[in-house]
Amino acid sequence: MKSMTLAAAATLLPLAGLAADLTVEDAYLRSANPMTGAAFMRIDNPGEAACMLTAVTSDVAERIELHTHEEEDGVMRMRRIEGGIAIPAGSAVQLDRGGDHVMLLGLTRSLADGDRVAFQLDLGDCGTQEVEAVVDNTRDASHAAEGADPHADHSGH
Ligand SMILES: [Cu+2]
Repeated sequence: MKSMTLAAAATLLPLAGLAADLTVEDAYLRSANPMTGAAFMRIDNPGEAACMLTAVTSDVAERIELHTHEEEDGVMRMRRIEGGIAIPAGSAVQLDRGGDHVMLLGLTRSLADGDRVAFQLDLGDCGTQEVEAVVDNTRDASHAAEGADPHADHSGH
């Protein structure tokens, strides 16, 4: 019985490797209001070909755009990224608060901490990748990319 179960599981494994060699880690999203949200993640490209994140789709929002932040007259503003986010060969890109992010416009359902949301990343020539992000509105901003930080309670920003 046990070997049969393992064999059945093994046939499902190829589904996880549809895209290139890209791996996505630490995908989470935040929603500060019922209408919009933003998703963040780290995308690793250990392969030898450059990839481009050209679009993100999900049924969680009516419209999804790739955004970045830039300073304009001393004020940080969001701007839509044209063409996509490059993920050079052998490197990683961090989508993070205050930087590049996946913008969710017109949420189709309410999101609570711990909810899981499926996204499809369109990586152009590198194929597509399924990602599951968890809703986490409690995440500390300044150290999000570094994982748990024992001093997070003392950061004033
Ligand atoms: Cu945005």
